[in-house]
Amino acid sequence: MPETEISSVLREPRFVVKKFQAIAQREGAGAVVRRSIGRFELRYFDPFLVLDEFQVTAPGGFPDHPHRGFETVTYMLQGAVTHEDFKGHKGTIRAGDLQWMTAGKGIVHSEMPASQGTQKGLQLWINLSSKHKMIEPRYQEMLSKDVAEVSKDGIKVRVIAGEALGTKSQIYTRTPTMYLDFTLKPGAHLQQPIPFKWNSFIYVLEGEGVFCSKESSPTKPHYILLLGSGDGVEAWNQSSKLLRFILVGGEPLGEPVVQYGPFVMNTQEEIDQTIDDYEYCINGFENAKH
Ligand code: FJE
Ligand code: FE
Repeated sequence: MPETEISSVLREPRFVVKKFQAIAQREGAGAVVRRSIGRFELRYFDPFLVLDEFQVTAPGGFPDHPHRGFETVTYMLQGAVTHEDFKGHKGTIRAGDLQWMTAGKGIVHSEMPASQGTQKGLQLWINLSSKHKMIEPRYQEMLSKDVAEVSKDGIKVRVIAGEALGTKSQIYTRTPTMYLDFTLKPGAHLQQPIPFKWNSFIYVLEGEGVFCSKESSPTKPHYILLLGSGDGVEAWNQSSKLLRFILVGGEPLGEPVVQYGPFVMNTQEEIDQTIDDYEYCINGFENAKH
């Protein structure tokens, strides 16, 4: 009997179509980001605009800046970041905590280190469809202890968004998205379904992983793998150390994208309007006066 067929839950596993390393660059005020999606090699991976693995150390950070037309997902890996917006919404995101911010028609906020030492995290920008770009801003915040976590067969997964190993996240994704934080023990093998039409990628955080083909060369931290079409992905930890990576997928919007820094709309006219709205503090930027 062909044992490989019997144990497989995937009919059409995805392959890697692109792989590159995220190089560190300066952003904000003295912050450092390893940007994978959103850099010149990859301007946009529908619906994902940016993936930054960031590092901030006081007095650096991301002082007051606006957003419109998309969502930011901040997931802390080490230390803590304090955010404060123009309506007085404020909080601290600590290691393992999650902030899912729907900027919609407008948010102005700062994101600054909350303690001494180096704060590390991931920030993902997810585009919103034209009919959702101007919705009221919304926050979904989750403490580390409330993030759904399951372990099975040497695999641990923290379900930020979507579903894995039979466990669902409570996060509502306006643009349908999955976001999974996997840790595989040495020898573990993962088969994770992904909706067929979705774009998806893997970003390695720790250790070395073998992805999509058992014979492929191992992938190290700070590398992103863009996956081709298929019904899911396979991963192996063939090393002697823990392997940690995120798997993110999303339904492509298939709409034109015009980006001007932190404003992401469908047309140049909408960007011009947004620049005016921000300058005159109107249409969602009312509270930016102060
Ligand atoms: C931004 C430059 C920036 N990646 N990762 C330009 F740095 C930012 C920005 C961030 C950011 C913030 C955190 Cl906490 C983590 C980040 C970029 O704030 F929005 C623009 N437009
Ligand atoms: Fe921001």
